Amino acid sequence: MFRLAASLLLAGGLCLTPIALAQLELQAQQVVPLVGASPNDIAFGDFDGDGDLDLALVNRDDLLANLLVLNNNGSGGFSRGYSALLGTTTTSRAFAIIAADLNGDNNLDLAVALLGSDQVAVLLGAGDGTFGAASLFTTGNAPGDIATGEFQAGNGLDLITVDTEANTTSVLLNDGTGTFEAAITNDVGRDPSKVGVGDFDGDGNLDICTSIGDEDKVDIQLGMGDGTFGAITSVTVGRDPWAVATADFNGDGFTDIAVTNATEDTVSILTGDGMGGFAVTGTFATGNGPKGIAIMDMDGDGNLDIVTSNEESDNVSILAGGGDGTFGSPSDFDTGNEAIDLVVADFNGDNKPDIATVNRIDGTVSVVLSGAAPPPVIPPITDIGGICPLAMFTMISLTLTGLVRSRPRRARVGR
Ligand SMILES: [Ca+2]
Ligand SMILES: [Ca+2]
Ligand SMILES: [Ca+2]
Ligand SMILES: [Ca+2]
Repeated sequence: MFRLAASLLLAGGLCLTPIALAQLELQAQQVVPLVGASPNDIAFGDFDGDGDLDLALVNRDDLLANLLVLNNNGSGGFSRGYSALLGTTTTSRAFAIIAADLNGDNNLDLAVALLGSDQVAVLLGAGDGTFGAASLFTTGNAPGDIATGEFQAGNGLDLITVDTEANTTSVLLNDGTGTFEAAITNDVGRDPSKVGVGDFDGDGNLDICTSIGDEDKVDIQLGMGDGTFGAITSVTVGRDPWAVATADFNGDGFTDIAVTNATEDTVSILTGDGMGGFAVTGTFATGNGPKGIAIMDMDGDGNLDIVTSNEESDNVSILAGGGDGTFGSPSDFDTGNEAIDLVVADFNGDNKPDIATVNRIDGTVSVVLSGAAPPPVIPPITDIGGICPLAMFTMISLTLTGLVRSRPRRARVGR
């Protein structure tokens, strides 16, 4: 209660709560080189059924392979797997991807939002790391994000896109076979970016929150259970809201929302009242240009933490959750150039979460694995002359980049 009150007093400014990550060790990033031109979104799942989590990403400017799967070797090392060129034109521009079982055969499938051709491409997985030919379904103008959930009960997971030029969302209802009905269009605010899904009022129908970049707000709509939504309730957040995520951050059983404010370098927490109402109860600093968000207990203390990928500072930020809706100052770990989106999952099989980002400018994936970094290998000195010692020091300092800063944990107050 004490810290929530403090957050409310500081709402609109930055909350500087001294929450530290309890137990977290991450290694310096590993880089998967040249996955394509402008990788923009990333998903994960065990696509080849060998028990480890693989990656699937979309390249928004790549005309050869705008969908690429990276197969995990079981230790968090990735190599190129299945790839495809989606869409009917060379300007289909794959912007967003989700992985889910869309036809109920227990194999993961992929759905990709094609911003340039106003379509969703659905590829049904064979379970062995390969996928069938893409089926295309029409959305509103310029779908820039995609999410999944059962917006109408029965028939499996449905899809929703954010139509960035039409200022709408489109729900595509599943017929149960991974084939989707005509889009149900829903108006939202001007220049929508991303959509989050959750049951905000506990009635069993999925609800949505949409970040509205031009209007610095999040639009919240309650689902009717048939693919349509009720009236918009808007909550003002920071500047240029972008990525959204839903989870219960304060442990009261009601779903809350986190949204990154891309030009303000913060994340706003919208606390839910369990009846569909939300209020901003805290704003917390991230790295520069947060464009991706993931929710996970990174340090194993039982409190959900926030991870953002930061497009301008080329890193990820981990904000330790206090379990009461407050978050600590960011701990940052280096990535490639313009880390625009991320996923968090256990890629190296040690039951601790790892991070993978897509880096838009250099066309790479960064993988930040759990566990202590291996000690730097110091090569034997065979040539004492020249600049050899300086070169050695340079290499060692690079190896240590991204090691966790361990700080004592603050005593808990009031709970
Ligand atoms: Ca796998
Ligand atoms: Ca609901
Ligand atoms: Ca809550
Ligand atoms: Ca935690």
